[in-house]
Amino acid sequence: MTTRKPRVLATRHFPPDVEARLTSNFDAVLNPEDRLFDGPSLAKASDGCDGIMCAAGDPLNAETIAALPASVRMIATFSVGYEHVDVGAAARRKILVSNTPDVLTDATADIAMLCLLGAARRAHEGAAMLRTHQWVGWSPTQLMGVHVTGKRLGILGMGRIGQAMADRARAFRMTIHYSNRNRLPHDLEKGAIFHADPEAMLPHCDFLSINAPMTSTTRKWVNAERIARLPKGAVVVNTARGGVVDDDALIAALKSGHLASAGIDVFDGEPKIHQGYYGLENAFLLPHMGSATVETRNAMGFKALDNLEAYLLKEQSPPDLVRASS
Ligand code: 8YV
Repeated sequence: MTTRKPRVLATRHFPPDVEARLTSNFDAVLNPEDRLFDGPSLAKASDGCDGIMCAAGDPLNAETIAALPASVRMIATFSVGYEHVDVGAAARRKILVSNTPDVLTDATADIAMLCLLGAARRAHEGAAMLRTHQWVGWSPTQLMGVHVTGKRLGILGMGRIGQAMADRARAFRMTIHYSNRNRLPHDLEKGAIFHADPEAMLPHCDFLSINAPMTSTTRKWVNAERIARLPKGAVVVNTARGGVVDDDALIAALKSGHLASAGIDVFDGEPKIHQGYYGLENAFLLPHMGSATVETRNAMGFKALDNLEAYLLKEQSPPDLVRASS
């Protein structure tokens, strides 16, 4: 007797090694053209599927989840962030949800440090000057930026990525301040200064790195009032989610000079980002590249597959099960 392989829809075109394993273990429905699904087309494409391997940006909101066929038992997102999946709506339909924690911690912290340094040291202005043949030679006042070594870094959200960012910043002899729902144990805190109230941390931040997930509490948390509490000349770094920042407020502070610069890898509504960013010289902008290394993207895909295989092939609980917050 031949048993049917569970059918899994890949909503995106994933790395080749990931798709090879997906195809070998499942009846895979691939998306080689990497076309973007809207809610109704995603629900339609899931017809007859047991699982969905999705990614950030896929609209797995309550409406889409309600429209999924009864066959769907699991959604595995190829991301650590899962704000694009309505976990509560999935739970009500007894659909399990998993994510990919840990494997992208280092790559994302590396990009956070790149954003911090790029913004502070005006890297893109220098690169553009050179590539557009505008560089007429070194001068004593050319492209002077913000000094990094020894400064104070405030980290909003001291989870895995926040802690990895702190480790990198310690190599630059930065003093680490952080705010998190819970204070870290002593061995993980490594001398960082805890602020139970994130607002109270802001005046201590020469640099502010946003490493908090996007939730109803963090939505537009970095607003005009809070930016005003940062010291003049501070640098803001965001590699978490664009929605944590009020774009109008950040752009205004970059224009007024209250903030020296910003290093940003994630945007509200990406890829349709706030038009105001395009003209800002003092913004070092990247197109959501935090986890974009071959090793990391493979590890993310394999983790998503570990979860799908556990549940759909072995009838075990997925190791990275995400639960609806109460
Ligand atoms: C991913 C991310 O590349 O994992 C996340 O939450 O933000 C990114 O690094 C992207 O979301 C892929 O789904």
